[in-house]
Amino acid sequence: MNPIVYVLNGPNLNLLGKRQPEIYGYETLADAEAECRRVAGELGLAIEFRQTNAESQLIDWIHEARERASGIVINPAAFSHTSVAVLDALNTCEFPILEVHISNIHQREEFRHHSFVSRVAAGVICGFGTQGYPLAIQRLARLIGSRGA
Ligand code: CA2
Repeated sequence: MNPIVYVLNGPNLNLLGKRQPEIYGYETLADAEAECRRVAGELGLAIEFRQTNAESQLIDWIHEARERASGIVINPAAFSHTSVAVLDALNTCEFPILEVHISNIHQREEFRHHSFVSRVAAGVICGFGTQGYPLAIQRLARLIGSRGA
């Protein structure tokens, strides 16, 4: 069976491609998911791609991934900057975690410069647009030693 990678997305990312294209671009989350599936297929990985606006749901999915997955790619969105609870959940995982931000958070408001999640992330991609997701999957495949990586 192919290793499973959870691609988790936090609040408001369901609006991707529909609002603020000057910051987040024109691609939708469905576009990003399709690209993740394409790249994961080439690398012999299975994908669980999800988005939620609720912190508790995100934490429950991290707990689920803990039991089932070989790695997580996560864009925690605003929870990156606020949530010790998301960090604590990720800290219970024993596999690599990669953090993705579509925008360059360091070029934006001061409060976006710090991410609690970065403390547990094996790597962070930001400012690459939605291309950051498939890039993170490629890196994760290498980290977990998947075939084709
Ligand atoms: O750049 C990123 O990916 C962020 O994680 C996106 C979060 C933001 O709070 C982080 O600082 C950086 C916001 C997600 C909201 O996404 C929207 C997309 C389109 C329109 C409105 C919001």
